[in-house]
Amino acid sequence: MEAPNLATAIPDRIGAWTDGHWVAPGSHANDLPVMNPTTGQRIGTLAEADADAVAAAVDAARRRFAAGDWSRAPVDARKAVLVRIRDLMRERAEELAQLETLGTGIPITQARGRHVLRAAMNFEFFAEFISQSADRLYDQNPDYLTLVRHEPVGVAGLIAPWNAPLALATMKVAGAIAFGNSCVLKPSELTPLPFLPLMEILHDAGLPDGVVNLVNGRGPVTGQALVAHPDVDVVAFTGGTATGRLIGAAAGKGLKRVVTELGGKSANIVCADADLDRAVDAAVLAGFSNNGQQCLAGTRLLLQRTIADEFLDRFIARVRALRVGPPAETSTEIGPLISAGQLERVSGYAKVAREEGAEILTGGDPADLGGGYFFQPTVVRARSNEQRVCREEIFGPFVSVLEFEDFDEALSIANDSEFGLVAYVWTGSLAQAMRAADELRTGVVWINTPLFRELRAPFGGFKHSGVGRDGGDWSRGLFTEAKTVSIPRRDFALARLSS
Ligand code: TXE
Repeated sequence: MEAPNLATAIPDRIGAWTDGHWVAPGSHANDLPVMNPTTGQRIGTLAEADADAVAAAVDAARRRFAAGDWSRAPVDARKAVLVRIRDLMRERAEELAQLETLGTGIPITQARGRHVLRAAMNFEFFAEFISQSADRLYDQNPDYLTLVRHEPVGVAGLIAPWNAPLALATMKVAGAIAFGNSCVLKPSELTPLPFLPLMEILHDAGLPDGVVNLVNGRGPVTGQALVAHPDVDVVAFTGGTATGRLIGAAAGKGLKRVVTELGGKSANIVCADADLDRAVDAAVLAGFSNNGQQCLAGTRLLLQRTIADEFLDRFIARVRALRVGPPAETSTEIGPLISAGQLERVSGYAKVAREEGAEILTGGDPADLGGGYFFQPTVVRARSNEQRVCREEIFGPFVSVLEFEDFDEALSIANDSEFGLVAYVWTGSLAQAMRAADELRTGVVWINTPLFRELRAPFGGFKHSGVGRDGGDWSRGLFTEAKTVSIPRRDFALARLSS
């Protein structure tokens, strides 16, 4: 397939998408540079939406919600639009993947094979979900039928991060609109590019104008204005834990419902009785796919002492063989980090590792590719789970290794974390697998498999990895108001006052 001409896809200044149109940014708007992480060069300009621009987008969403042509449309009509969005995303998949890679540095094979497919699947999933899910009816009481309706909440404020812009933003957008809400999406200011074609796709698929609006800009400016806007009823956020606290507090102040999906420091436990070939493959994938920038990365590799040396030899050899390079090349497995700031942060953790006496087994420095934000795939052997490289989310190609004696110790190290997003367990023992499922304090436990997202099941974190869940019924819970309606089944004597 011929590569799309991306230069024509990027306007001089990227504004907001309100009521079905790109809104020309006012001359007073702050201009922010959009950087290419592969070269460190500017590739675009973002005109930041201020509080007024955010209010205009929220107003468009509210008007469309009140009009009722989407919010009260028959489920089959909404389903048909969602399916058309999926189809158009598939038709324009190459363009979406190229823009995702250009803006994030995610290797093109992963943008094509994982991100864009998942983004299209998000619309398909919610199309099917609304078509098949039914409301409950309670008929246990002989006098009444009581039914539960799920009605859209209203206007959703959706805040997405930069590490998987399309996949994570569309999970929120698809969930919000499938249930009849309108929304305002704020992608990360670092990664506006794939949303240029996405907004056109929503329009071309027949989604009424104003159902999805988009504002661009920094968190403390555009994001904060969106969360604080009194006409935003529900907030869904994926990002860092520190930001999650701010958003939870702001949403709480406005009594808005909120879900936050935050950071992780997930344990990847490899027991001596595991299939080590698969466990090595998975440890590389869990630590280094998506350039290591994913909340569910397996960044604490816990190895049973009896197999630790053998496992590490094989693991390190594979990590050293990872192909670091320009993400647009199909041979590349590790692209650049998202930003100069993230490169500095990850480099800082290599310094911390050295200062704390952790042993750098491979990597540990920026990778010199003549520009851009590249960092070498890095593995460190930590001295204890107390070290910062075991406690803090680094968010780069950086895995910390610890050893354990027995399964009790593995579970206790895994749970000794302020985070609780996912855990990986590799074992040949059903009893150990079941114990892991019982005792790990994480929102997801992957047994003998890495990185599987079941959209029907809840996803989210325990502890400081977030509040709430999305997926299937959990997204419905977030994006709908439950209403109980009781109807008498027959005439019966009512209690009478003042008779
Ligand atoms: O994320 P932020 P940052 C973690 C990861 C990373 C760290 C910092 O450890 O190193 O967070 O990354 C918007 N009100 N994750 O600072 O700021 C922001 O504009 C409203 C984990 O880049 O959380 C962007 O759209 N919105 C993670 C989004 O929040 C605000 C993904 C996420 O950015 C805001 C990303 C505010 N006050 C980072 N401040 C994951 N869970 O996958 C910021 N934003």
